[in-house]
Amino acid sequence: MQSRGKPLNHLLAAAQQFTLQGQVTGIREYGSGNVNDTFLVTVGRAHLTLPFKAAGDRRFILQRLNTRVFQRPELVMGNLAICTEHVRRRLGRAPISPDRRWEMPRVLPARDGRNYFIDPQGSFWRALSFIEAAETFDIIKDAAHAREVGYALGMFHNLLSDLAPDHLSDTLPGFHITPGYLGHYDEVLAHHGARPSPEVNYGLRMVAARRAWAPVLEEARAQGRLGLRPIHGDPKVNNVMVDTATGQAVGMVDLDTVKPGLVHYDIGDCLRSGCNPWGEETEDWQAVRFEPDLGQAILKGYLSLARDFLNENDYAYLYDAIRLMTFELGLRFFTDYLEGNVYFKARHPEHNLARALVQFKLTESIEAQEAAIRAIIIAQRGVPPSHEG
Ligand code: GN1
Ligand code: MG
Repeated sequence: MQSRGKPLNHLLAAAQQFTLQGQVTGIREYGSGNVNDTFLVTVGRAHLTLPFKAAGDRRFILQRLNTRVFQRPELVMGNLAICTEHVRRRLGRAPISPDRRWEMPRVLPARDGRNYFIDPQGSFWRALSFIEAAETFDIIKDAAHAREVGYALGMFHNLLSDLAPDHLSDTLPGFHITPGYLGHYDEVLAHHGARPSPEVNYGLRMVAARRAWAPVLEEARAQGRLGLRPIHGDPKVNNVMVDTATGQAVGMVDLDTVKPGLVHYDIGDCLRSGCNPWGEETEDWQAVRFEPDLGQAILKGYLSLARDFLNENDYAYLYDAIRLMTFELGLRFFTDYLEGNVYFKARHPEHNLARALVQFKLTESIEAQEAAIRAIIIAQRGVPPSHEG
């Protein structure tokens, strides 16, 4: 077995459910997800059997879904199937340009033909194809990388833009509904046992000063100014796979949060993640800054594919979306710290507080640069080619 010693038996047993007669030769932890457990499984070539004969299927992703978060995992699998099938058909009808590859993770069947496996402990496992010759980065590298991250989200939205959102289930009720997170925060605040500190006070002040503005996107939706579409839900930098040779985006992974939502959640979250060169996990939260140049690159990549389906109102709320998704993640981490780390995996008791401070600092940096960010949105929006000259 690869990496740190022998995999635990339950891990091997789960992996084998998805290998038919193939032989699992390696399992290692993969990625840095905060919710599910993800592993990369290698199947020995000598023992390959269908469906592992294709070169790309020599390795696959094995995941244990966090069913405390995703309480109806069968809906998650349903959305995954709907969205991958939609994209497969769409690309069959209208392939993307030949100088690009674009892949969606495919759900791999278990031995009993179902698309998941529930082990004797009740854990929910599923397997996905691995996009080969590609990698992800936890932290944005440079403007070229940022452009590819934006391109990936634009491609994703574009490919799903003709799928009616009500075909997708709501796999995570309340996800990205900021007023709902505020309501939960208030409940937690009434009972929490966290000790007072300058950092906690900073968090309390950050939330108090922004709560009146926090319903901005939900109000726009209620007024009919913004509408639901299929969204990715978690388009952060490390969910975009880039070709190891060309650096071009080749796919978006982590499709568990695909559901009906506002594209603003995705665009805001993408810039939140992609414009922070310190990364979400930095200890040096005071240094964190939102880099508008990276935002410009992300929007350039995104709008190269998304310009056609964004309208006047959509553009009008982009700045708020960037600010709100950053604030919201800070609020979610902060609440989880106060609640005793019940949602996000934490390596130490203060981990979610540290993560919250990073997002709050980023929020302040966005606010301080509001004029510049709004100017970038206007410039990147540009004039549609059909209206030129
Ligand atoms: C969680 O598990 P992961 O890392 O893919 C979270 C996202 C956050 C992200 C922050 C279902 O995603 O909303 O933006 O952490 N996913 C869920 O890193 O809550
Ligand atoms: Mg995720």
